[in-house]
Amino acid sequence: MKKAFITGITGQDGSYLSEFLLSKDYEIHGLIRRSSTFNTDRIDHLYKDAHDPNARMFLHYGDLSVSGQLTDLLYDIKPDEIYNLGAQSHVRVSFDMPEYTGDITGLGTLRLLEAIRKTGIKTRFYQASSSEMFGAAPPPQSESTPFQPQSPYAAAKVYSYYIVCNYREAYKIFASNGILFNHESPRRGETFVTRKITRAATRIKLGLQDKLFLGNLEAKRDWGFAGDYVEAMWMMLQQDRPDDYVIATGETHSVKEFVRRVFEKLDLDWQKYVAVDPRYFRPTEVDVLLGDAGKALNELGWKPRVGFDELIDIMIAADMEAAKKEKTLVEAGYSISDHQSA
Ligand code: NAP
Ligand code: F7E
Repeated sequence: MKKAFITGITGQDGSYLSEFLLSKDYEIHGLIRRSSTFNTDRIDHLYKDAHDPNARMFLHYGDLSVSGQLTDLLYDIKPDEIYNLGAQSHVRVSFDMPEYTGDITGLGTLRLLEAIRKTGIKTRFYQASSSEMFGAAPPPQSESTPFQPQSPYAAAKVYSYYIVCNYREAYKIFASNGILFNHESPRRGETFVTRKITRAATRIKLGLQDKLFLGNLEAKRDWGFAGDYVEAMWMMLQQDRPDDYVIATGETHSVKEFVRRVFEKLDLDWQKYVAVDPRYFRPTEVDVLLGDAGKALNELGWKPRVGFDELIDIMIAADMEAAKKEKTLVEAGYSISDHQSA
């Protein structure tokens, strides 16, 4: 049985990757942060108590800011594969917390690579690199496009990308960068734009919310489905040699188009409900992302299965269910929070 160690296991991608690896009979070890509120919602359905003989997922408290503990964990677990998905992953928030973002999203990667080097364990390392690294570079973006990062988040990811390349060359560690373009799902954090839109539109449809405040509607993104993208991560670590790959759909759409399509599918006129609030603008924006994933198709045999329209349908269906449950609670006299941020 192969063992995988996953940082960021409680996040969107961590949950889909865990499902995928469990289906491939892996034993999974995940790093989780201590929190005063529950932060394991996305993986609760996969978890079995450690006393259960069938338990194959084990969670370890820790943080990407603490190197000694990461080293101890890797030494004890000796995973065959490591997936570094943990990060302060919100671009807008990285302007508010640049130092913390650099520490976790940038130096966190170095801490893991140093833990591999120091323990001498034989393992394969996946780094969650990002299309944000391309920043202002004109589309389409591929593995050969020079990076022009436009945020503290993107700059931290560029640092991680290059330190992965350096440790691969210097210490012959099997380490690969997956340069993933935006990928979404019903498990996407609610302050990322797609989920913010599907959550709000379904709540508006049921009379639970009046308005949706957004930032830059003109930005364009190459949006895919997270479930498809985690398979590409695994494929990268099954190759004969480590390398870097762009993962994308090859289609781009504006935020405005995403909003319009979601509201249309719910028979709502988006212009009646959506307002622009400059608080959601970023000091520097990434205008257009459009990935060329030709190398991943040729070398990994990877291509996306879920298209733009189907992705929207999946997200609306899940958020409509959530909104219906909220409505039941409201009708029973419970109060629910309605905070829109980032
Ligand atoms: P996400 O939902 O925001 O999850 C981030 C994960 O990192 C969470 O499990 C979070 O834990 C954990 N984390 C945050 N700070 C940490 C710390 N100090 N120590 C340990 N863990 C920490 O992100 P995602 O969408 O799944 O993305 C996964 C990775 O891919 C991230 O590195 C992201 O930057 C990168 N990426 C994402 C996309 C995308 O479109 N989704 C595209 C390219 C690259 P809590 O649950 O406790 O907060
Ligand atoms: O913004 C615009 C915003 O926050 C997308 C992360 O997973 O993908 C993600 O980063 C676009 C931007 O994602 C709002 O200005 C308009 O142009 O959903 P987002 P992101 O910044 O592209 C990359 C690949 C990652 O690596 C990151 O970890 O939408 N936008 N109005 C808004 N964005 C937000 N969040 N909220 C708004 O109200």
